[in-house]
Parts: sequence; C-alpha cells; structure tokens
Amino acid sequence: MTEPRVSSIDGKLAEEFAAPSHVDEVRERIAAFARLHAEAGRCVVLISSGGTKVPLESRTVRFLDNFSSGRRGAQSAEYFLETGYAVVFLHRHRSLYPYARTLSSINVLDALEFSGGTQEPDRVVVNPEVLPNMAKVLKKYREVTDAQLLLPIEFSTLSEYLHLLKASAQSLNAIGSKAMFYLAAAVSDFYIPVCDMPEHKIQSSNGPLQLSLKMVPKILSPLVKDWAPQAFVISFKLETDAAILLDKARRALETYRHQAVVANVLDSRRGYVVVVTPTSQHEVVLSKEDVNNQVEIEERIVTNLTAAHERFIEQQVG
Ligand code: 9Z3
Repeated sequence: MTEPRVSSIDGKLAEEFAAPSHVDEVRERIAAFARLHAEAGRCVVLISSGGTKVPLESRTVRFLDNFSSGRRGAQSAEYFLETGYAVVFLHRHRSLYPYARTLSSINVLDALEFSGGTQEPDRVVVNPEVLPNMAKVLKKYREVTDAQLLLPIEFSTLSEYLHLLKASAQSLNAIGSKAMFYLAAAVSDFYIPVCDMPEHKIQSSNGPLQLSLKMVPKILSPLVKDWAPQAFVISFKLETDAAILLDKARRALETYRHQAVVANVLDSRRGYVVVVTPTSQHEVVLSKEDVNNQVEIEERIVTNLTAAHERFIEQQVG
C-alpha cells in the first residue's frame, strides 16, 4: 500500500488549527480497527456526523455553531452495520448516536418505572409503552459492540474535526479501496486562526463586536488526492435554495474528483436527496406510505452507495 502523501494543506492545518492531544492515539486505534476488519474481509466506512463548533476565544466562552443534529450520520451508521461494514463514527460530542438515538426524543426517566409498581429503589425496568422497541435496539447495539464493529471518535471544535479526519484518512489508507468516507458532518466554512484569537473572554464593554473569519481549507482535496487516494469518497452538499443544489454538487465532483455527492436541501432532507456521481444522478425519495411505515431515507442512501462501492472495488481489482 502506498504511503499517504503530504499535501499543501498540512502546513496550514498545523499552524492555524490546534490539534487535539490524543490525535496520535486515535490514528493508532483506527489503524488497528482497519487491520482487524480488513483481515476479516470487511469494508470500513468512516462516517462524519454533526456540526462543528468554531471558538471565538481560546479560553472559549463563545463559539459559532450550526444546525446539524447528527441524525443522518447516526441512522446511516446503523444501516452500514446491517450491511456488514465496520464503522468509524467520527461525531460531534452529544450529537445523535447510533441506537441510542432512539432515546433522543424522550425524557429517559419517563420511560423507566419500578418493577411490580413498588418503590424499590434497585429494581427499575423500561416501560414498553414508552419505548416499545427497546429490547430489539439494545440487542442490536450489544451485537455490534461485542463484535467491535463500531469505533466512536468524538470531536467538538472545527480544529479537532479537521485533525481527526486527517488522521483517520491516513490510517484507513492502508486498506485501499475497501475504505469508504461518508462525510455527512456539517463543517463550518469559516474560522478564526489560533494566532488571531483572543485568549480571554471578549469584553462587551468594548462595544459592538466585529468578526473577521477566514475560509476553512477544502479538506476534501487532500483527502482524495493525498491522504486516502484509493478510497471511495462521498461528500454531502447542503443548500437552502434547491435551484442551485445540483449544479453545486456537480461542481464539487469536478473539483475534487471523488466518487459521489449526496445533495440535499435543509427543509426536505429527511425525505428527499439526490445521489450524484460523475456519470449518474439518482433521486432517493420517501413516499407518504414510506413515512407512515417509518422507513428512513438513510436505509435507501446506504443501499445505493454500498452497491456503488462494491462496483468500485471490483473495478480496482479487475
Ligand atoms: C449534510 O448535508 C447532511 O445531510 C445534513 C444532515 C447535515 C444536512 P442532520 O445532521 O442533517 O441529520 O440534522 N451534510 C453536509 C453539509 C455541509 O456542510 N456540506 C458542505 C457544503 O454543502 C461541505 S461538504 O458545502
């Protein structure tokens, strides 16, 4: 396997984005995870999920954030696992998590009760009316964790995300085309370099705040060209104006030369996406009936992309 190359963005990353102290440990863990699963004949997908925090002060009191809940990433992780992939889940701290997402819309205490209706403090059971599928979900979660198929890696800030994605890509490079990147995280386009950031809390007594933010380097470029050049890479394109969405998706494919873009509009993202590749455009739509049957669009997206990944691997080998 070829060594990952150094890119022109590496210098910028090192200078302007603080690396998390455990980045080398994460690199090692992902390398071991990839080895284990490649030896067992499995593909490995790295899913990025959730929004990024952009601090305004180095001892951070305030930061910029975005809307992403991490639902896309968490749901997709479950379908990749069902398809037989091992999953590196690079997710924003406290964003939705595979399987545990079932608990996200309730107050957990409302789903628990004392067994036999008595107030015995050490006997607590789940109320099946509040959480009807809990046993099924717990079983799947245990199977996945017992088989070490899910490797969670957390980030909070944009800097942590960029450094951890780079380290992950360099580690997954070792398994070539069997690695997939499914980049569903909503990553900030703007940031304040560490050298321009005030150390202490910005004082409101100084009057109105004017911010000058720099453009975040396009990380997809070194990922595709230098860090994991043989991998199958999918980026996500989000717009609020549907009229420009597909043009932007195609432009991304031309610029970065990766394998697919999943294009979605903020308001319709749970029920409609378009999977765009250099040679095709496939609409994935949930019907009213699908919605009533609680079908999740991620199941269809993952089916489409794992089939494309399989063809990609065959072409590389053949
Ligand atoms: C997406 O487009 C994801 O589908 C969502 C999922 C973030 C909309 P949720 O987390 O939402 O389920 O609430 N992710 C990528 C968004 C993005 O920021 N893309 C950038 C762009 O479109 C760069 S690849 O320019």
